[in-house]
Amino acid sequence: MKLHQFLALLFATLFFSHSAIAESTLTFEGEWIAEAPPSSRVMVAYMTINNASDQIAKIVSASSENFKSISFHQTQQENDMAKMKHMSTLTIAAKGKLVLEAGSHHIMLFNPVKKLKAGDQVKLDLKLENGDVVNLVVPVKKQQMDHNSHMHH
Ligand SMILES: [Cu+2]
Repeated sequence: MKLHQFLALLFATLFFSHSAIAESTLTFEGEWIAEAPPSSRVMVAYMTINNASDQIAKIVSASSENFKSISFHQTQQENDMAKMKHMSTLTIAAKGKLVLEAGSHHIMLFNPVKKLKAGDQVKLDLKLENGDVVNLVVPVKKQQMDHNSHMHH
């Protein structure tokens, strides 16, 4: 085999194996669940979701043994009021990212099965539209009570 043929083959192998991996890969950064006041029956999860693929990615549902139900929300300003809108999916643009943060998209966790506090770890499964399930372990942390975030979660 001549060198240029070898290089072409090597390049093709790298290219195809790389794209096969990237197609189904989302990566998650900085995931955390905000510790809630003792009386609260809801908690909120935040994270950044990166989509390396050139296809749009959709997370269609979430589940956890620690919570009775989980929804996706987006906080929107309406006439100076922060309102939470229910989202049926979390959509991550091709080669893009979705930031879940206070005042924006977030994952709403309802009715914790047991009291969770800072330092606890929560298993959270995210189901994608293509059937893949991502298993996350998300730490519970104390919320930073700055005046921008406390009322919007
Ligand atoms: Cu919410």
